[in-house]
Order: sequence, then structure tokens, then C-alpha cells
Amino acid sequence: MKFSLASVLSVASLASAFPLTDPEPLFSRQAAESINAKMIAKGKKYFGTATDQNRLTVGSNAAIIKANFGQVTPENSMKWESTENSKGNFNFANADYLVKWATENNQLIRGHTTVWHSQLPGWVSSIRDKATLTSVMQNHINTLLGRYKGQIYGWDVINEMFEENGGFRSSVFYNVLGQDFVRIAFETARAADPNAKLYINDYNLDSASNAKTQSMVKNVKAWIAAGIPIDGIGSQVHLTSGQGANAPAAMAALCGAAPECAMTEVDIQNSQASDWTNVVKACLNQANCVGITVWGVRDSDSWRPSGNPLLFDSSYKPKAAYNTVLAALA
Ligand code: 9MR
Repeated sequence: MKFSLASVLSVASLASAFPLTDPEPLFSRQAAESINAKMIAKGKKYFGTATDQNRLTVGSNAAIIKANFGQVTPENSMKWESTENSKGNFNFANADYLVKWATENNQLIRGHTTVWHSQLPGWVSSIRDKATLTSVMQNHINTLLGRYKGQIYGWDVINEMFEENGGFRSSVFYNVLGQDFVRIAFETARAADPNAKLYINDYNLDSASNAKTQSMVKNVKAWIAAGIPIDGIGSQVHLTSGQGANAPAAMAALCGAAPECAMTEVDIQNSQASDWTNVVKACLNQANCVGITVWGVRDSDSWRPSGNPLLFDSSYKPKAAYNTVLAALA
């Protein structure tokens, strides 16, 4: 049988129009399968990661996020010191970049964070009277949430307000306004972006028996009962080896206290495979756990790189931990 040049060419052009291979070959998608796609197949909203312009513009970060994740949290660009470092002077350059990139690349966004004692400029922490602090909080929340209204899945409205013993942290917000700062923050956020889910977020909520976990549960229930518009509890989930074992019970407690819940900043130093399996199961087990976010793409970019706490190594290769997550989502 003979082939004419024309038929060979037409087969070749057909093949390039309809490639038989995966349209996103292995080398560009970095891992065998997308953990975000698997998470959605389980009825969840996303598997996400933290990033920002400084990461998205270098190495394989953008390619990895596009291929494997479905949600981004700005690691630093929306914090108070980044957005309003001096009173009334807002700078949104880095946050705008993140939001535009996420929107163009079909990534949900978790806004992080409005009211937090850390990365807070001195002009805010030195305020001593209620009226000034209230109006400063309202203006900050209105301006930040207003700018991205309709574009953010959920906001960490309050971050890290509890002490390890379950008490309220001594911050300018609590010291000047008492518990009222919770109502002020959430009511302002609700009015500024009515469709965003409003979260209270914290760390060391990793065991159901922690005083801090129990205080979060008790207080959030009371605040919701009092009409404060809290939609969700975020558990940061910064773990070390072996701690994953407590995650399912911890999430059961937290997710029982609010309409929804999420694991918002996961990393596991010196992880065992069982830690990642337990973390994934902890969210899958709770019908109202909407998603899991890891706190960065590759180990060497983690805020605590020792113990290689993330899912990709410093060469952007998916680690065994990535495949453990995939298997837990199977
Ligand atoms: O990962 C963030 C790091 O780049 C910053 O230097 C640090 C400053 O406090 O914040 C890190 O992110 C924190 C997050 O915003 C809140 N929870 C704890 C995270 C790790 O410190």
C-alpha cells in the first residue's frame, strides 16, 4: 500500500489538531494528577496553596499552581502592613497582581487577612481610644474588601486572636475594644462584601483537647448565636511529625461550631505518610469542610523550610507526600 504525500500531510495535520497525547504533558503539569481535581471529585471546593507575585513570577510556581491547585491565598500581599502601612495610604499593587492572576487562571481566592496583631503597622497598634480604632478598622476592612468585592471566595477576617490557654490574646484590638472587636470586624466585612464567606482563623487547633480548640468552638458558637456573621472556622494546621493523627477529631470539633470550615495553611515538618493521609481525611470526613490549602508550593520557599514541610521539593518535583495526598483523595 502506498501513501501519497498529501495523505501523509493530512494525517500529520489531523494529529496536530487532535493530539493523541495528554494536552498537558507530564513535564508541564509537574505531577501525575491534579489534587484539586481529585478534591472537587470528592465534593469539595478546592485544594489550594499560598503564593504571591514574588513566587508567581519565578521558577515553576505558576505552572504548578495552574496544573495542580484550584485556590490561592496571598501569603503576604493583603496583610495590613502591605496594604495600609500608613494611615489612609493604601497600596494594592501586589494584591492586585495576585487577584488578577488568580482570576485569569480559574483559581478561587481566600483573602488573608484583615484584623491580626502581627504584620500590623505601629500607627494601628499605638491607638488607645475606641472611636479611633473602630473607624480605622472599618475603613481598612471597607477599603480592602471593597476593592475585591465579588472576587474573593472567603476572607480570614480575624486571625490568631486566641492564646494557647484559650484566653483572648492581648492585642490592640482586644485591649482597646474588648470582645466587641469581633462584632465590629465581622459586621463591617459582611457589609463590604456580602457574598464572601467570613472566617475566623487560628493555629494550634490541631487537637480536639487543646484549650485553644475548645475556646474557639465555644466562643464561635456564642458569637454566631449572638448574630455575629461568622461563616467559617479556619484551622491553619502547621504540624510536625505525628500530629496528623489528631486532625480528624480536631476538625470534627471545629466544623461542628460553624456553617463551614477549612484547613487554611497546611504544612507538616518531617511528615510521615500517615500525617498527610490523616489531614486529607480530616477534611473529607466533615461535610462542611470546603477545602485544604497548603502554605506554599516548594519546601525551600516555606516560612519554615527545615523539615521539608510541603508537597514539592526545591526542584519543583512532586514529592512522595503529593502522591500520598492523591491516594487519600482516590
Ligand atoms: O508565610 C508568611 C511569611 O512569609 C511571613 O514572613 C510571615 C510573617 O508573619 O507570615 C507568614 O504567614 C503566616 C500567616 O500569615 C498566618 N499564620 C502563620 C503563617 C506562618 O508564619
